[in-house]
Amino acid sequence: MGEVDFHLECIDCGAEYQADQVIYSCRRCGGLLSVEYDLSRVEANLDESWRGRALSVWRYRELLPIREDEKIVSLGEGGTSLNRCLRLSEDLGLKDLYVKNEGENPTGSFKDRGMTVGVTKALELEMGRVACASTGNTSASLAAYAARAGLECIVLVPSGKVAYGKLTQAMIHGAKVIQIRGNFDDALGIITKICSSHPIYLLNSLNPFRLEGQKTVALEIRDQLGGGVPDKIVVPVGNAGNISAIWKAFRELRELGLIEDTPQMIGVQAEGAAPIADSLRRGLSKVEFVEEPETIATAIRIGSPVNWKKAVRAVRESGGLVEKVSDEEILKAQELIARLEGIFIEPASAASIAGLKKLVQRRLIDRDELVVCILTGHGLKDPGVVLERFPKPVEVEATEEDVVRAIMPTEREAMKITAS
Ligand code: AN7
Repeated sequence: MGEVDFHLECIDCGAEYQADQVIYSCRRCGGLLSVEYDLSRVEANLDESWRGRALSVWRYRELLPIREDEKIVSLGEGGTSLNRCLRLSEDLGLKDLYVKNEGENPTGSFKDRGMTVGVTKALELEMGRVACASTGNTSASLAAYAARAGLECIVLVPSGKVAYGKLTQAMIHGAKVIQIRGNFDDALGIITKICSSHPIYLLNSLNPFRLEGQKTVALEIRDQLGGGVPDKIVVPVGNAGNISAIWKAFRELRELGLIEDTPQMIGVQAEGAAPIADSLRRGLSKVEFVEEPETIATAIRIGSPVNWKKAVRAVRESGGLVEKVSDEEILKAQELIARLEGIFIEPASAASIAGLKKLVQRRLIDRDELVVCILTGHGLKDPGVVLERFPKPVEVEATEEDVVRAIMPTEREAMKITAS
């Protein structure tokens, strides 16, 4: 079938815009834009079309806002594994825990799902330059997809606060990397203004097309669960684009009659950068921003999440919540999943595991529930946090005896082994 018809719509005042415009917010009221499809006119059996294609972002072509297939810029994004975690489940006191390992994407984070669509849209709109502000992963991903498309790429990052792996990626792919003496929120404000007055295409999550790509993680989860829907989805939150995108997918699936129930959306923020968690807890109707966000999870070191309104709706409509976790809890969770499941994730991703642990302890997640945690980025992005935490490996002479001595149990360990 051909694509479903779509347009842009303001989430506040409902103003509609044609999808072939370069526009990042509502001209009437400044509200966030969303891509809306004419789902009532989908005639094909989508499940049947999807089943014949490999698990990937583009498997869900009908629900993606692209008109010219031949322009698609792809690096093989999506199709990440959904791992059932028996050992971690047992440790946390759950029965049915799965993790969606987004670190398997081409540049090592979930951002690739958005960039394949966003950069394709840049080509459709005939924009020669693309740009973003980033805490790291967005810049790594945009730089790679821009290179693939032959577009010029500009990225603004907070100086000294981006993990080396990510900065390295942006550099090697040839992006113009500009470090600003300020935080992510400052960088986003600046680049948004520049893109509004220059022919440069903004690919932060204010861009509703990018978020359409990100929603495919939810479509994959449903397919990987054999058509089932989790009770809870747990996802780390920074700018709050991802949680909004995932919820949008479940809403669309419900509207299409492809699912009946929807999951509760659970966001997790870092304590030093938790404007949404704090504002919801205080019962505020608006999110109060954090001036100087701080956390070891630099990917989510964000004080003014631009998509807060979409995220709050996702949480309210789904009956979910937003939790916050300390840096210490994040680091412990990162180590826990690495040791129990063999999955190495970056600190921001570990926020979801840390949040899950807290919510199980508080009985806000029940032992019998089917839970899926989104692991948003690969651990190798940010090896520094691990190197700083662990003692250096022992060093011995290059002889068999020395190595044997080093691997033999200490007296205390030996006693423990005999005792058990
Ligand atoms: C690993 O790269 O914002 O709530 O500029 O890299 O959709 O912002 C990264 C965000 C979670 C939060 N996990 O997602 C950026 C950037 C990882 C991330 C998030 C990010 P959103």
